[in-house]
Amino acid sequence: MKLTIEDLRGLEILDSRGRPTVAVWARLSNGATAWAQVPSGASTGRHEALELRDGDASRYVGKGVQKAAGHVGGELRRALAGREAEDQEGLDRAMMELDGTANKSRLGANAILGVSCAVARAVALSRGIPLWEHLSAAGGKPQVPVPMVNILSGGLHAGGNLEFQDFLAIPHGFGAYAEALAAVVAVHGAAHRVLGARGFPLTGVADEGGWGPPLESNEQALEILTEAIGEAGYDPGGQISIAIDVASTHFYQDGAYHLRTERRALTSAEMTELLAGWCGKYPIVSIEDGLHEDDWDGWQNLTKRLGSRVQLVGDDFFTTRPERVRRGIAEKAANAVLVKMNQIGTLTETFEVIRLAREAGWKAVISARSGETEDWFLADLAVASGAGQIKIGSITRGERLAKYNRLLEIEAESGLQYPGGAVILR
Ligand code: 2PG
Ligand code: MG
Repeated sequence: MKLTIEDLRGLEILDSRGRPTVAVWARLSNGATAWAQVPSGASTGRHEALELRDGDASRYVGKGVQKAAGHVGGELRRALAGREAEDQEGLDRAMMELDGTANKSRLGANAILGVSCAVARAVALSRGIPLWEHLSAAGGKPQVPVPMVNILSGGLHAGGNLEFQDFLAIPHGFGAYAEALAAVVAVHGAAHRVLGARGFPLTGVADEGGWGPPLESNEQALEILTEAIGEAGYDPGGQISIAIDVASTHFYQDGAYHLRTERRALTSAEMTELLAGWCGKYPIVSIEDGLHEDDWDGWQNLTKRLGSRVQLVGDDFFTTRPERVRRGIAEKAANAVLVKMNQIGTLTETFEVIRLAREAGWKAVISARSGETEDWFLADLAVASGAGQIKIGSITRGERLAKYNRLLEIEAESGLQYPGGAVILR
């Protein structure tokens, strides 16, 4: 019998920063009911789909999402009730049409994504299969991803003490996800000891659960992370390497990259040289948003300079938009894409971006946001897509662990492959 959508409900809930976000419940004609919770970024790109907020200053300083949640139970429910639940693409396209804007600003990408995900989960439940297995129908060879784990934070996630946003460990030299996770937990602990020994205060954590100490420079963070990998007993570069999210859009202004901690403003070419120099000095294998979101020429040069040996990931640069990724591939600007479902707002377009990357021989990193929830949908998406890499933040705090732990469960139960070192460009 045809499985159809019977009811959709939206609710304003809170994310990991205590800010409102949207939760959705979808009920199908067989009674199966499933939920989804939508994440929210802080260092958002200009080209992202719109997260609809109420703007009513008397509630949650204007950040309420009652309008978006209301659209789920209102317009979206009226348009989708009775439609075939298994036709994910048809549903997603119908929501895009109903919204009628290029950036989902009328109904809100938060409302639309919540429905997209909740319906997918309800269908998986109805079919009695794990969510990742259901999602894998969209193409790709399922595998458990290598995590890219936040150890030190700066930028907008840590009170702005450093310009660079994330210093992450990639445990690529292990044969299983569970072993890789254990290793990276050891690095997180070792970083605590190294920071303590250098006299940095260790109270509190940054938005994604990593350490956010008041370091003197971005380079010092690289030095400390490299030391922590060794201190934990691993080979820096051999077993565990470094990824950075420069998130450079946020310190780019009037034609220059303003690095206070370097005491200078850099041109795009100088930024590229700075990064290239650090790649020679530290075991860096992945750089995200090394240049700002509209520096197309700069990205081409960066890719010429480092693209054969370093993963160059566009986050704010591509904002998970198929048309921007297509242009990036055509112009050889970057060689990898960060995939965030709420930057684009539907599962269908998310899979389109992953497919484009795969067909071009690019890497894809499935990513959480700095504002997260206890929803683990992302873990199943990463497995289903076969992308091979996932970025969830640090290994503390429930909203992060919901995903790390879900991956442990999938690895234990599925018998799927783990790519390990195959994710690193050499
Ligand atoms: C990023 C993300 C996650 P935000 O920049 O990659 O680390 O941050 O969700 O704030 O955009
Ligand atoms: Mg980023």
